[in-house]
Amino acid sequence: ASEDLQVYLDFAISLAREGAQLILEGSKARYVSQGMVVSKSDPTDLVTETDKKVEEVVKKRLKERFPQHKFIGEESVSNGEVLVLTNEPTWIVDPIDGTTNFVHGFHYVAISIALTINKETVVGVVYNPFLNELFTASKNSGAFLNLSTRLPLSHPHPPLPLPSSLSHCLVLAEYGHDRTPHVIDKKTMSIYNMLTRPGDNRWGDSGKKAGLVHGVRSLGSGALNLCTVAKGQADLYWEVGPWVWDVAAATLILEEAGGIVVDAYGPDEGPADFLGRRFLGVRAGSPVPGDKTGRESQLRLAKEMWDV
Ligand code: LIP
Repeated sequence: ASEDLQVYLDFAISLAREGAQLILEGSKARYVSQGMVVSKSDPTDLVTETDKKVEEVVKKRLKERFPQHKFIGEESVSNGEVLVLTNEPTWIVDPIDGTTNFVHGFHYVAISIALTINKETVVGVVYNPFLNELFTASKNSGAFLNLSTRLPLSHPHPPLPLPSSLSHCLVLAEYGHDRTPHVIDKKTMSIYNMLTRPGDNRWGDSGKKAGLVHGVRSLGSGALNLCTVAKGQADLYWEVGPWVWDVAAATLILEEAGGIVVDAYGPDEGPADFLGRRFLGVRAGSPVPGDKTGRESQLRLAKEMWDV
């Protein structure tokens, strides 16, 4: 990493560790029974005292250390701060990504810290204290698990070639918090199309192609879904609905691990718009003959996803 980026990365790691300590302490509280968990805009969008405490601490430390930098945090926006991403250096923080998991003791929970410059993530840290997995990346310097293991992983499973078709993929997809019937109908239709054979479409002939993926999984955390794809343990992550704080850090981690993140609706081949709330990540993999970087193969899978 360049010297500056290394300073930012080290600071982000120390913040993630401090936040993680509070998350572990907070996990001892019996949130549901003590009424310490409340809903935000949607009844299933939960927030706990721990989310608020972690964000407060991280925000304070960042203000002290980098007073000129901007800050975007999930709970600050919930409390009425306006969500604008400018070209200024901006720290984007999700104190707990996977709050529902946190409340239920399902250990896919992470603190996510990103620094963007010119609206691009240059440093990303995602830390799951329950599984003790620290994912880090800085621009052009690769992505790592627990600081020393380069992503994608090559142990214990040797890396598989990237499937040439969606029909051989393991996909991570989420339902999200918005349970409005037409939103859920659209999402379940896309997931149905991923799961079924062409021609099986019980939703009517929408003209869309169906897939036959090997499986669909949901970890309940956009950040950890992207990091799982960065590890190479799943082929794709597809979600409509995540906020910028869910994905800003993990996007860089996946890209530095050789993957791509694009708009889940396509067909724009550029990076996904951080505020667009539609993300499709594809992992790195041995490229098919003639595709030196693997990008062509990744975009081929993305195109199939855009069609479901
Ligand atoms: C979560 C996201 C996830 C989404 C969940 C939830 P939170 O973030 O990371 O991608 O499917 O519904 O929004 O609210 O736990 O920070």
